[in-house]
Amino acid sequence: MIRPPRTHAIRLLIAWAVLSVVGVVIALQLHLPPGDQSQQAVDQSWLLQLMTVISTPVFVGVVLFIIYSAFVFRQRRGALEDGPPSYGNFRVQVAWVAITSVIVFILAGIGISELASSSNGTNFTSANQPTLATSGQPVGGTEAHALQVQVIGQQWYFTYRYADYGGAESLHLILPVNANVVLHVTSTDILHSFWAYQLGIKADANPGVDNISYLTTLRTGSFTVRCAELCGIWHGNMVDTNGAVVSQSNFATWIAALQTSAKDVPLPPYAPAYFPSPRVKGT
Ligand SMILES: [Cu+2]
Repeated sequence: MIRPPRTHAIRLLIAWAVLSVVGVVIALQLHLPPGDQSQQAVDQSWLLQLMTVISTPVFVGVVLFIIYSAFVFRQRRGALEDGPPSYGNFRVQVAWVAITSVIVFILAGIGISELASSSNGTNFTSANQPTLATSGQPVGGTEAHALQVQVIGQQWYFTYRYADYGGAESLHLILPVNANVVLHVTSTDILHSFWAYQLGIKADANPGVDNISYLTTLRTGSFTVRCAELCGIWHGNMVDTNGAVVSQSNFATWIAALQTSAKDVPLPPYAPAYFPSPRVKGT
């Protein structure tokens, strides 16, 4: 039995609406990465969830139409003949352009407002030359007193220099909770990429460059740091699962011990950026 096109359209529309609602409800239940350990991670998870919610009805529409067509419009047994010719459909074209335009403009609006918002660190007071933390204040408690940490990529690990604490060095990134942190990412040898997945931070670590990333920690717990740029034979081993966001008091104890301990790694004297040796003069 041949049904009029309107019957198919109404069926598809009802099935699409029902399945889309179900899909969006499921999408809203998902806990998407990178999580809630930092404000940047929260922002990224929210954006990922928003994109999932917006794309779910589109996904449902495409897959539903393919499955429906495969069953309902398939070639029946018998003579092999062409379907009726199609000369375009003005309403479908207008709807297609209108719906995709609305989605694109909504995403553009969100992108622009996110870029302009404070959560990307634009109203952080960034200082290339680190300032000493004021004693008695929570570390990184205000934007003006953001904790400055230099992240140094090298074959094949990252080291961290706490410029506010006499350049104390650590093999693990330990940060206080509820703190604004400015990460100065650089490298002493070749290209690396600093990726603290749970913190939602990924930044190129290049020699001679002070690449600044902003971070606001929200929750204590451990996190993993990886190198995300192929950097030699032990690149795959450039992982540290002992990064941690700790309480302010634990951080104070830890940093005090770090300042008096022997340095783990021989590094050149503190500088905003480093060059591989032999160092090129004047660059
Ligand atoms: Cu690397």
